[in-house]
Amino acid sequence: MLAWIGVAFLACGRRNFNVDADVDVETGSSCVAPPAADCMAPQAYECNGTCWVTCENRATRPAAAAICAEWGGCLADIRNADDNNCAASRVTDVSWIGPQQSSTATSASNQWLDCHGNPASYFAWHSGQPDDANPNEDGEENCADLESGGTWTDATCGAALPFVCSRPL
Ligand SMILES: [Ca+2]
Ligand SMILES: [Ca+2]
Repeated sequence: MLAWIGVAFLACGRRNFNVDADVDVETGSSCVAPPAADCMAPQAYECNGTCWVTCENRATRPAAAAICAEWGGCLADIRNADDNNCAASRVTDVSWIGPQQSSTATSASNQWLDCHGNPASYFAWHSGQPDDANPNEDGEENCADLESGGTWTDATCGAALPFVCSRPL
């Protein structure tokens, strides 16, 4: 009888063993930043079913996209207003996000693609944007950035900005 009680006690004790672990052992999910060499002062956090990370080092849009891809994600994949609130919540300076305009676009506002290359359907443009204001780049201002208030502007892809990556949990 005492032996049976002891077995039950041990089994019960084991069930809570990993409750405080950084990685959830049941789902395998984790939300950790890219390596420090790629992402300065990172803030990695879960929001709206997605892992987001802000990186304060400045990179061109292509270089930032490569860092996010190496991490297993994208430049911030913002699909709706909730996603936009998630991404904007930790941004303190204008930062690259996922949308990029096709080189075949015929105006400032058409043919915007999400970070996967599919036509984007959600936008949060600042009043007067996108405007192709910089005439010095082929196609003019074909990459989207996020301002700290949650609005977007189109900007020159070769500019060096902080960036936001995302990936599914
Ligand atoms: Ca453009
Ligand atoms: Ca602009």
